[in-house]
Amino acid sequence: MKMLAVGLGQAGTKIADLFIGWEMKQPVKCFNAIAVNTAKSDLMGLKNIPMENRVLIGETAVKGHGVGANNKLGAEIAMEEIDVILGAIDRMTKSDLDAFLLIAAGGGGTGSGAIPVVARHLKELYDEPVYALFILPAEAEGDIYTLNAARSLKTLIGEVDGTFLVDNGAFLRYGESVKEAYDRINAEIVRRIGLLARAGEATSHAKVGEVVVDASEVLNTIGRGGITSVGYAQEAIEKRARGKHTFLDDLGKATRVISIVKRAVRGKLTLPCDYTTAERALVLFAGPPVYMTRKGLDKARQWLEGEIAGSEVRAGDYPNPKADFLAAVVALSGVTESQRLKELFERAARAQERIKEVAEEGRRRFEELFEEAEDIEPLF
Ligand SMILES: Nc1nc2c(ncn2[C@@H]2O[C@H](COP(=O)(O)OP(=O)(O)OP(=O)(O)O)[C@@H](O)[C@H]2O)c(=O)[nH]1
Ligand SMILES: [Mg+2]
Repeated sequence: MKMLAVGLGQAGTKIADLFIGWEMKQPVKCFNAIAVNTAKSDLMGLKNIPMENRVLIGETAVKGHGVGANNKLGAEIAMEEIDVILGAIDRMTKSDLDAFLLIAAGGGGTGSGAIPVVARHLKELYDEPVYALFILPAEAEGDIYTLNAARSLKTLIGEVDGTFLVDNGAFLRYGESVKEAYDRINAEIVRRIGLLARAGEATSHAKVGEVVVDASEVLNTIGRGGITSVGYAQEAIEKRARGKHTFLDDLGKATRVISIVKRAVRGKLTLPCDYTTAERALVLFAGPPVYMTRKGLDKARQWLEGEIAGSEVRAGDYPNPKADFLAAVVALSGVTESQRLKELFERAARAQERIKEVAEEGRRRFEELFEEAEDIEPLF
């Protein structure tokens, strides 16, 4: 399917840029991208998005230095300069566009503030569905980031057709800082979402897929509101076996498909959640065509239907003759139970309360302090 990625803020623009970089090696192109930020040096540092598609906003307010994690200011600037943003998007909107993908981190100020603003305007202006790819701060990133993310997500969720959530904390290794993990997390995001976006392109790429899912099936899974968490698993194909794929009989192939799909669902999801509460799911199995099996996909689909709350499970394959691995990406949509998200909202509510208390207390103490100066005559 054809997507227009709109990266907002530093994390959002970096990830949008990576989608374009990743595609350069792919036979079929799915993504175009726009980058929007209040920080000039971050915009300049991108590698793949053409200069004319990089939009600096808020220059009068913040002089190209970012909004310093103030997402209310981020939202204000986006509102004031929405015409500039929409103009850039409009120039890149072609007739074959299937969907918009807005990308931002919730923790900061620019992307976090801008994403619901841009979403609302795109929904008003276009018929194509608008999705969000939203990054949650890891627990270690602190209260302000948590509050920003909660505030932005609460506003965003009602403005888009569906939201992919990614928890930065979900991919952290023991002892690793969030910053050290960015590249790995970003690569993980691009691989998973990139593969989903390619689903509809399978037919033009290789005729040999057993079960083709088209763009509309992906859209129907993700695009009916709510949250989507994405799982992924892969398995190398032994070098020895590569030349003689046929040694696997259909049952062997099917067993392999099911086992990889199960690992994708039970392994690290982009948002840690109870996947059994999902209402809909989409399985995409990728690898050399000779490993594709309708029976395997049917079995995997049946298994997942039994696991999740809803019964809407779609499955298809993405044949790639050159791949030296088999992979399954699974989108779990309409998820309603996530301890991680619950904790994030609770912590954000506490942080908001504390910020209010501290501000009131500060004001009171300040007034008290200047009471001592009551009898002193001012200069003018
Ligand atoms: N996964 C991932 N997260 C990132 C990356 N860069 C920043 N973040 C996260 O994004 C959040 C901060 O948001 P940014 O995108 O840096 O902020 P911004 O939108 O540029 O807003 P301001 O800098 O405040 O103007 C934090 O939770 C960071 O951990 C990245 O490359 N990958
Ligand atoms: Mg920034």
